[in-house]
Amino acid sequence: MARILITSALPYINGIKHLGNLVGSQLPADLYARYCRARGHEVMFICATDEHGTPAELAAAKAGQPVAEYCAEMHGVQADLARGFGLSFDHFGRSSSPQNHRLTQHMAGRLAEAGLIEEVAEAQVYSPADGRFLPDRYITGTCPACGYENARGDQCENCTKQLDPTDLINPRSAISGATDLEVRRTKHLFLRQSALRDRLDAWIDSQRGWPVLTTSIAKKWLHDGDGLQDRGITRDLDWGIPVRRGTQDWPGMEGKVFYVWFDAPIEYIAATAEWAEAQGLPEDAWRRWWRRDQGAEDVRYVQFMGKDNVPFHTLSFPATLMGADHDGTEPWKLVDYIKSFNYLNYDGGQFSTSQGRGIFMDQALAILPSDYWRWWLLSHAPESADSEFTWENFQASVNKDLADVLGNFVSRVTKFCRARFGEALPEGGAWGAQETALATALGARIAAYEGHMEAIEIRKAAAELRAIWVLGNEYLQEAAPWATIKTDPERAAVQVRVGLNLIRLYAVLSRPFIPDAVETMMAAMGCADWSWPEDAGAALEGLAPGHGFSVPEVLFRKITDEERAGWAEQFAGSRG
Ligand code: B3M
Ligand code: ZN
Repeated sequence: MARILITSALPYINGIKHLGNLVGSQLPADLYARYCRARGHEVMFICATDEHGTPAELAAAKAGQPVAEYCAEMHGVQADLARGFGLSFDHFGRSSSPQNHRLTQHMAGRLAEAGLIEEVAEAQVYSPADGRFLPDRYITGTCPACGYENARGDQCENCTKQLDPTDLINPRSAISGATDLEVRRTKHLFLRQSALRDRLDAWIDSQRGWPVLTTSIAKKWLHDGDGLQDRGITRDLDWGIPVRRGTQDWPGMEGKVFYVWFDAPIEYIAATAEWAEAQGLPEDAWRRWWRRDQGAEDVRYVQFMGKDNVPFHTLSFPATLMGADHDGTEPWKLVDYIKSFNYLNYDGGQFSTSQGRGIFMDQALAILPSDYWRWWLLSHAPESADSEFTWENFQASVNKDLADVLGNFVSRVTKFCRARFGEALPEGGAWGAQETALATALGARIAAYEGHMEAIEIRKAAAELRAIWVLGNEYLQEAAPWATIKTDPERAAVQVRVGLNLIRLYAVLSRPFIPDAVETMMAAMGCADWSWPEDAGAALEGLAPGHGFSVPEVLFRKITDEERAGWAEQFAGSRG
């Protein structure tokens, strides 16, 4: 038994997430967490809402709410949707928590002690009309690179170039539209990441088996063009974590807050502290996951995220943790494996929160139960390349994999047994060559499935699981108990027993993918034994003759052509 720490990238607070966000971090992280628990490992699975920065302030302003109130409300909405999708977080925290305030200020203090923080007088755009500085998304203007007229102060959405507010042509305030902007000098803190470049480089080189996507992005930022730049970690905003040096004031930094990307990853740790407090546990309950001198030396830490988040997790966050341990007294746990994802596109274009394009988590659950979505999203996870959601593909995959292959198997076996033997596993007969062959084939496929899950190769794992479902169908087709029963009822009894045991086995194996449907399967089998099959043959005899069962309701219904067409049309426009 191992101890596995799992974090999903933190969803921004500024609205309900779309399915592209979901499949890029939270959902695959949940799959892995569920698998690790099923294998008997001790798991800590952490997520939280990312509540600071200009996205939060602007969304609150748009909603006409004070930002703290907006964040509290949206956190509740996102937590409900996470439950709706069966995301099994041990804790779903908030980056605005008191724990994160304390820890972020503590980390900044440690970095300052290490000489890794520099105070820089910077030119920033100031709006007299608004009476404030306009960082990041508070300013829009024309992109100097491509001429797009609505580029934001931090990035041009059109050509993706990273920008500084002072780069924009014809800049205007995103709050008031004011154009009488000035450049004023203001002091900010910079994290001297460049001083840690060699350590980061060596650390990344020492990682074995990271996905190419992860390493290539990290290396690009480390070596290409601008290289690893020192980053501003403070902002002139009201909402955020006040800049302090540990528990001390930071002279010259009054009224400033930390940059959202500085405090967000620290929330992984702080959220674990929130968990401990919520459980009424002492501090060492969370420290044993995060501090190598307090029990975390044997923890395996796995992170899940979209590719755009990789630089922050391979460079900035490790730089924070390494820097905080400058004198060897705070050995924080660094990540062991980063699983990153490409993008999921929607029907020929991109999912887009700002344009309301695609399917959002609340809309998905209003149409179909979460397992339908979980199965499609995970079996089409954008691992090696971007992938695309189309309604045709979704319909085909649900109808074939879930309704025909798995659902139909369960229904056929249980209904046949009830009709011919009654609602208990029939007695009599002994295994023959077909059963032995099935057990052998299953054993091999289960081993392959475990291998893919351990390697977090999600599409391969889904394909293997589907192949395991197919094996049952093939067995049933060949064994044909509906024919056997006419000539050899004992043989038919064996076949039906194997079939019913397969249902329990499928429930156990499929639980990480479709956690709700498998509850129905298990309840129908009158069983509560979720133990992972150590031996496929033994698993096929787990439920003994005489054990009662019932016929479950339809596990998965098919999506009709009319529904598909209706949904395609309903989602063709953008969300209002
Ligand atoms: N909220 C960006 C995103 O949702 C950001 C992730 C933070 S992870 C510490 O893509
Ligand atoms: Zn541009």
